[in-house]
Amino acid sequence: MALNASTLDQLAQHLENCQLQAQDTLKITEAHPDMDWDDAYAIQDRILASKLSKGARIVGYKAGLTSHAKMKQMGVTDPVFGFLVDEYVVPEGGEVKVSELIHPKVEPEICFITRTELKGPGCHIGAVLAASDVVLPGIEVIDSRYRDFKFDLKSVIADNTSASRFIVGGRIAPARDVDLRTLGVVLEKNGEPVALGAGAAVLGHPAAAVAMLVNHLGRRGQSLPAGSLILSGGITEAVPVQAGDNVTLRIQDLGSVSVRFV
Ligand code: 0L1
Ligand code: MG
Repeated sequence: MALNASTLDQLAQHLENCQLQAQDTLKITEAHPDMDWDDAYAIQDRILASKLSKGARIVGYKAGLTSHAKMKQMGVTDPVFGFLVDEYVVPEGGEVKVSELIHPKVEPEICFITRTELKGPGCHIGAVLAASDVVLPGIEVIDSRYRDFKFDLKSVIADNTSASRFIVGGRIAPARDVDLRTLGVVLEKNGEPVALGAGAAVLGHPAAAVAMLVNHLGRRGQSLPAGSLILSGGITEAVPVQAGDNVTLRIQDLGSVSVRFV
C-alpha cells in the first residue's frame, strides 16, 4: 500500500462527507497520485466501517463498469466493485430526493439474490446460477462524488463506485429459468425510451459479473453471504435525471420497476 492509515482514514471521511452533504470534490488521485488498488479498496472499506458503526446494515454488493457501453462512456477498461447498505434502498415506485444527491444518473440492471454462500477464487457462471435464488429488475442511481463524473478507476473504487440509491422490483424469476443473455431491456424516462439493451451487454452474461465479484471478494479473504443482493452492472450507458423525472425499467419476462425524482 502506498498511503498510510491516517491518510486512508482522512480520505474515507472526506468522501463519505461529500456523499452525506451532496458536495462534489476533485478526484482523490489528484492529491495522491501514488495511491494503489489496495489503498482504493481500503478507503472503500473504511467508508463501509463508518456506516456500520452508525447502525447501517449491509444488504449486498454491486459490480460497476461491466458493459462496453459504460466502459466507453467513462473511458476505462475494467469492472469495479462496491457495497450496498440499507440507506441506499428506495422502495419500488418510491421517490428519490434530488436535493440529497449531486448529479444523479440511472442505469438498468439485472439483480441477483443468492440462496447459498459463494466463495472464490474459481467462481464461474455455473456456480453463480446454481447458488442464485432469483433474478429481478433493478434501477441503480449512481452519483459520483467527483466533479462532473471526472475520475479514474482508483478514485471511483474509493468512492464506493458511485453507489447512492437503488430500486428493485418487477417480477421475480428463478435464475435458472431465464436466459439472462437475451433478455431485452428498455429504460424509459418520462414515458420515452432513452436506452435499450440486452443482458449480454454485461460481460457477455450478467452472472459473469457476479462471478468476478465473488473472485474479487475471495482475493480479499471474503465470501459472498447467502441472501446477498447483487446489482450486476449497468446494461446501457447511464442516463442523467433531475427533479420531476419518472423512470421506468422494463425487462423482458421480468416486468417493470419505477422510481420518481423529486
Ligand atoms: O454502477 C456503475 O457502473 C458505476 C460505476 C462507477 C462509475 C460511474 O460513476 O459511472
Ligand atoms: Mg451500476
